[in-house]
Amino acid sequence: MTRLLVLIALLGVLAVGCGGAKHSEPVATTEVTMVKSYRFDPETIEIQAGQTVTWTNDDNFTHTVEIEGQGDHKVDRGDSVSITFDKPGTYDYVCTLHSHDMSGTVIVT
Ligand SMILES: [Cu+2]
Repeated sequence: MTRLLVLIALLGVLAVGCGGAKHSEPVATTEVTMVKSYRFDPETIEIQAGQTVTWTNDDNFTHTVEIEGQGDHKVDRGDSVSITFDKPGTYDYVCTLHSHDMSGTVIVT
């Protein structure tokens, strides 16, 4: 089961890499990286209800993950935050420090 999920995640990453669209297709993964500079990667992810998403800050700046109904979580350089999504839905989130540049979406099925 884990192997299948990894495969799906890899296929998703490849699809986004080839697309280059501004609003990326959802990627089936529970890992989001804050990459240099000021970006969530992948921007849109798709998970199943009950799964936990981990955001890891690999950028040179402190960021946050603010999700409606889930609060605002500060993530320093090198740190990460994990949030569990129990209910299906579409959850848009932002970094409140750089909300103009940094936003993403978690789709829970
Ligand atoms: Cu930020």
